[in-house]
Amino acid sequence: MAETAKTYPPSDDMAACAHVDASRYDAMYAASLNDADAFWAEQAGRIDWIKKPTQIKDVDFTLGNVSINWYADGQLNVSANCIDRHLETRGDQTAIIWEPDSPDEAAQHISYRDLHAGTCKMANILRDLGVGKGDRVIIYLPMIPEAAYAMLACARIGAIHSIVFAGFSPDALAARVQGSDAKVVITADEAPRGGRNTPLKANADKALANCDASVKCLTVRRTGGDVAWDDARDVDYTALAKEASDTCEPAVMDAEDPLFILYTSGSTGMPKGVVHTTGGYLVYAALTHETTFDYKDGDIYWCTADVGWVTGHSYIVYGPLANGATTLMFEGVPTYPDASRFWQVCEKHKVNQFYTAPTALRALMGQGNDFVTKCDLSDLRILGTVGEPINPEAWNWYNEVVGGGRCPIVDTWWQTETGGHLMTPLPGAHAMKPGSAMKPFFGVQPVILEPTTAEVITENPAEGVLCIADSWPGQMRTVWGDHERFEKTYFSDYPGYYFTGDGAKRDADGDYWITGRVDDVINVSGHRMGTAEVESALVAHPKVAESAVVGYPHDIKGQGIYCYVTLMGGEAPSDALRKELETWVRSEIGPIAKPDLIQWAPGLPKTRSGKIMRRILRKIAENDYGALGDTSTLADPSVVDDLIENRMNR
Ligand code: 6R9
Repeated sequence: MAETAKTYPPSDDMAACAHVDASRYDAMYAASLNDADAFWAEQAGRIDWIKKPTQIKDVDFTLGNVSINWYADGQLNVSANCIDRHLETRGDQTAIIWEPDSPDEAAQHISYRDLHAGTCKMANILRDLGVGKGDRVIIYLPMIPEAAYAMLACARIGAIHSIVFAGFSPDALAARVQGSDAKVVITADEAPRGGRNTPLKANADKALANCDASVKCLTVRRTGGDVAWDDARDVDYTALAKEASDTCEPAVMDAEDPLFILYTSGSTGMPKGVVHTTGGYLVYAALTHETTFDYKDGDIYWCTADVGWVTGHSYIVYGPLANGATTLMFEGVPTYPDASRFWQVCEKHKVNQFYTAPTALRALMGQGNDFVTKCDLSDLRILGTVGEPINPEAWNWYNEVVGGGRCPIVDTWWQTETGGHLMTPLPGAHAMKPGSAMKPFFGVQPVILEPTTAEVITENPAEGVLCIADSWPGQMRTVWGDHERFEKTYFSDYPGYYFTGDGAKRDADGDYWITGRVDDVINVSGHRMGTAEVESALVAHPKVAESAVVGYPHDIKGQGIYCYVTLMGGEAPSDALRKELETWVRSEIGPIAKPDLIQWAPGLPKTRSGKIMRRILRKIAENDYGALGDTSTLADPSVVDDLIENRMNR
């Protein structure tokens, strides 16, 4: 990201009113490092414990021995924290504002009391299906209130949920049902999005055909559309919810019992199940939600993410509800019915905090300012971004056109693995620099290492790989079913540190700038994807012999998917085959993985030992083939000329 000279200090008003101003940040940050146990023991007090923890932090980052425990002897229930404890004081307050896909359908205001009833009903239905403590439940739902009920219902009975984004294909769903050995899949008949209905139940049917016959399918009637029904396996949520009891005793959970698994992409192999646990995760989600967005009682807060991603977990459901907030849940897309939808929803519900992804901003920016300026956005106070680096043009547009120059922008850098924000400016404490994630959150110790020597760079400015020196309560605990993979992925390249997979710069002022992934993970419209996943989908096609996939700069998506494909002997390239491969990848993984560019590659640049030299492929995809660097170790340097000659991104 280009560093711009301009900085935007917090306004006097913001500094005076915010939970955290500059001096409080300095004091709290110092306290969080000087005596982590004392700091996090105090922060534990923001949630309700059945048994208050006496052990706070117990962490080892040593390879072969990695173990991460927070509040280990504490006991609590997440759903009781997000619902029950608010009933007395805010039973009638809106917990969730639900805004449907179509503006013609009425929004719903779900009070904390309604949320309690909905969650308990779902919990009782799951219990009746035989789901208990520690069992896994897959949630494959649109952005409807039942998605929140389902998450909180699992938490209530101690089951572990794993949400699969509703845009994922039946194959991806099946892999997650099998990988987590789930007992139940919760889905809906159809998912309306942007005026079109995705047949979710039909997708689930296809997925379940390849799963153990004992897996039950619980279906929410969202549209009332026709679905196939198998009496032995299918259960109708909407019918059962009418009769189900609306009370359900929350289970007593240990702080380190798993709360959820969320599959995410890495640089090698298939997606891994990131495991988050109960106590530390909730404390961290609640604290970051309140601090980063300066959330205050009565505010209307909107995060536009999908609950299928970690942002939806921490900042639509768990963080806001633990804080007794009013959180908006939106079923639709930013451009339906037109590019004004986000801003109309902000106006309609008087949104105070608005949190979205740079890719959405870039797409909307291109549609012109009228879509924004015709709406009354005077209630907006804080803006946020997440998912990828934000370019200064998009930042400036967000600041000026959406925020009217009055709203701080929190550029929150974090990951599925981190559970909550690790770096962000705080609205009342820090100056903002467009594109900079600025400062570490409490308890977070970022370090920049020289990539090859693994030496810590202490002076400023610095550039290298980004690691974190010590644990924070929201950190993932393991990879589901594969602790060795957890250690290898995050703790082996830079021993003693958590390796983020991102590169970063620290400027002369000591502020952080994320430069993007340093591994084979690409970020497409804010969605994380392993190039290996797309490659394995491509080579599963009978006509494909080999493929290599890299990212390239894309104006709207941030990164696009560039595929080099070598066909089987005797197969001829054609536009029809290109289309067929695009559709193939879509159906293997999901629409978000659809290739942007496919180049026919008679050969791929390989070393003599057979390793594909991705560095070269990346350069060609970036249309920067003048700077290929050393190609002398290639087995056949001539393949490079052909690839350059026929490059797709000109
Ligand atoms: C929360 C989330 C994580 C990766 C991360 C980084 C990129 C996220 C960012 C950002 C620059 C930001 N990323 N936020 N890069 N600035 N504010 O997005 O989780 O889907 O796991 O992606 O996204 O590369 O490593 P996840």
